[in-house]
Amino acid sequence: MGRVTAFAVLIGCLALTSATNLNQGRDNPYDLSNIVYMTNGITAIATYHLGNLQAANETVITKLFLNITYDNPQRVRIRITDMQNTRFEVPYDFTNYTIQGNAGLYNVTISANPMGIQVVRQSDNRVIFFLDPSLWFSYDDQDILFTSNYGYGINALGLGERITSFIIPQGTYTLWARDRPSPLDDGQSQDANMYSSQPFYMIIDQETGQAFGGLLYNANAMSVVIGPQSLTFRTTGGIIDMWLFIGPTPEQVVFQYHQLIGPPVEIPYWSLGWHQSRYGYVNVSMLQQVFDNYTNNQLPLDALWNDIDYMSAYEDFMFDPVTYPLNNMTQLVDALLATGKNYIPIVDAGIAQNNSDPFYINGTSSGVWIQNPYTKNAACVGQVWPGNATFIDWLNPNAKNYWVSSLNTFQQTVSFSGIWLDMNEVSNFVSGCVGHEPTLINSTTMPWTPGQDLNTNALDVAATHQNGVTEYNMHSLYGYLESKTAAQYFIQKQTRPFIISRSTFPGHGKWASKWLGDNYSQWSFMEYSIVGIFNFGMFGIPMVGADICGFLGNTNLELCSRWTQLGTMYPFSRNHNDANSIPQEPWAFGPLLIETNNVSIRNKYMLQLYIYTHMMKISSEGGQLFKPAYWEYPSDMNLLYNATSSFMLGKALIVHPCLWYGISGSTSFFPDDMWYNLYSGEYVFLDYENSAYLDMPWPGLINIHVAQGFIIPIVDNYMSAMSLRDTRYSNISLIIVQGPGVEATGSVIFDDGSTYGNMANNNYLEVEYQFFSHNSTFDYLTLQQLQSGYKRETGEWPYISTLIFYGCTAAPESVFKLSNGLVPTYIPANVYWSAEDMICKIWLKNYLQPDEMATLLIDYFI
Ligand code: MIG
Repeated sequence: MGRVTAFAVLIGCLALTSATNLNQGRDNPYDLSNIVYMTNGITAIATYHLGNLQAANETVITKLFLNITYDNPQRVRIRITDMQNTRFEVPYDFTNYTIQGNAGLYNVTISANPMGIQVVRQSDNRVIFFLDPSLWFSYDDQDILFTSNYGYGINALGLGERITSFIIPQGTYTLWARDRPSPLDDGQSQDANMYSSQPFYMIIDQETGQAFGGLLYNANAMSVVIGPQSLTFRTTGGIIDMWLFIGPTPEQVVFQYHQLIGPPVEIPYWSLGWHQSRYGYVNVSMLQQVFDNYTNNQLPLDALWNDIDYMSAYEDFMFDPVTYPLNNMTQLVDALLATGKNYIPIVDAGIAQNNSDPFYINGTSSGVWIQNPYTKNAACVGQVWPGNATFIDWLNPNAKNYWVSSLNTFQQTVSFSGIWLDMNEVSNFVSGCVGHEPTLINSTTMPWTPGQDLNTNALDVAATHQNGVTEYNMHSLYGYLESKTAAQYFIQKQTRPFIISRSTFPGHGKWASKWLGDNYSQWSFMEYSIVGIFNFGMFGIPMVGADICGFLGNTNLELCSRWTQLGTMYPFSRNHNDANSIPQEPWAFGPLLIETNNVSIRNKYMLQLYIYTHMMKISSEGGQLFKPAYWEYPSDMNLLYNATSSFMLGKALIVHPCLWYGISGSTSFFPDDMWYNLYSGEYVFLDYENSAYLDMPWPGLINIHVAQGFIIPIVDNYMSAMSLRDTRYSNISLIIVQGPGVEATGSVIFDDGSTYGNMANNNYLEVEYQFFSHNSTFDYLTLQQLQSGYKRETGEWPYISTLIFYGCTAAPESVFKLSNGLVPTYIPANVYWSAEDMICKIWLKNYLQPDEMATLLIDYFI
């Protein structure tokens, strides 16, 4: 016991600029004492070695408490807090957990003089965290700085929100919620931070390809320096609360992180369909026209969105009596609902400061506004679309009731199915509270700040919340807390929250979802959208998408077509456009785009059960639907370095989007496996580099291939369904992808698609399909209920109509059904075999329900 390891002194090569070095000859000015080693962690006191010290603009915290807990075998938590003063900490959201210990999977060592902390993963002896005592560490009132020095080359991922490549270039990155339309961030400017703050990272070891992750749970403005072998964090406040996830595969890191923050919210069945939006549907007839055009062009649609155009004087929840008369609106929404479609209005963060606006009156009387720091009992007024506006203090105990009852009132006006939360960074057209210069955040008042002045297009950082907590601390939490509160509106009605928010923070996904905000109608932004979806999937928000065809600037036929092919593979598929751009609805460019939209949306419908099943599982276990192929094939680092050229949907499907103009095909790389074209069953012959040339037709379908060993459920009526509701009344087919000696598996979740908590309450039906190939005379397909908490309603998914075998090497002859161990009954099925294409089909007619506990015996002509 009491083992203190002295670390070898490493030569640090970190370039840290600005701020005076107060450490006086030592890089880490703290010494550890009172070290207590426990089975499940270590505690110690860290003391500043020069005693009490004051410097310009900062107060050194002289006594810190170090608390390391071995949360579980895959997770370590390191907390370093001020022993004398209470500091701001992020209000909790994570599920309570029991400390389980490390089970020998990692090893934590500390050094005392000066303080050092090292976490090593046992399986490969790699450092996954190293607070190197020879590197600069400081813990002041508004400036915490520390470095984790790995000692080997790293690829860093995560750390949102920004527009950058999947592997983030070395440089300095700011985290602070900011309404900025998609600047490129290459780590040089420090001011390209966007809507969300997501201080989660994943590190991929450049030598071994192994992964680990970390979350610095801190909401203050911060910057992260990505070095060749290190990460340096510098925050403007809060505490050090660092969770580490040991991996060692990227996908394990994701699951380990999601286990901490809680799996994402269940989303409604219909929300996985097709959404149409635009800024600039200036009146109800335009909106009606869009709906009609969908119908007239026989295009499926699941939700019609309404931007701030609906509002009267841009006031939330209020329809303009002239352009959006309520009568017409409710008629339109009723017609949408009657055809299985949905209506989703925007709600902005700012509430118009208008004494005749009932929502302003209510908010004022319940005292929920963020307060002006300079005037007693006055709201901090910002300026957004309605002009002067006030903002909700989510720490105020009345805030929840105010927001939920506002949404209830709105629901009585119009039957919305989901809500779109914009401007919640929280954004402000001016800086600070109207009528007062914002509190200076610069070198005269702060030791240092990241990127721009923190007040820029924000409320004054001195504005106050409940109990005097400042906007300085709360700013980046606005979108998350607003969404979490809005979720309560849906949950009280027992329906699933469908909330698409612009700003997020760790924990957001448990309540709500996200779109990627304002992008540009440019090819590069189409590609960046893939990175955005990867990242937010890692952040625990799998229901995410970018504005299809692009938001700012004008799109064109080819870009919009390619983007629609790709966009229908996003979990959240919405065409959305800026008011100043040319139209980009499916009919905006003539028949070619209509055709692309039609087949692409229907293609997504075809996969609805596959996609929905994954999303439901993810909502109970964590994980991502849309993810890098590297996650599934972590031994091939080329898949990491070329992450956007393909992506996986679950384990079975790989998608190759067309990311360039003027081409009709491309040499495409595949992970090392056996792949079949999802649509045709054609086997892909890979060359020695695992590549193959793929035609990328336009108009036409995006390339999707399925790996051997999987069973993919297909919705039969995808060509006729007009919304996802229709796909519930469809037979299904199973694509069974065999390989030599390979068995195939797949599963489907059926439920009502809308009630909150179906997974947690076991109110779902899960059926597992397993195929056992070539058992001398017979093949077997077994159907097994893994969960029986839902009974299909009349007409819902009545039968399995067809079995489609890819990689099929013999002709099926006859099919028998074995139920409950009874004698096999002969099924008069129609069979088909193409020896050349290696495809078999068995049409079962109405003999097998999708959840029947049965085994099919398939006999072949041999
Ligand atoms: O200041 O509501 O990102 O999707 O169309 C712009 C108008 C406000 C920004 C959103 C965008 C939306 C737009 N909003």
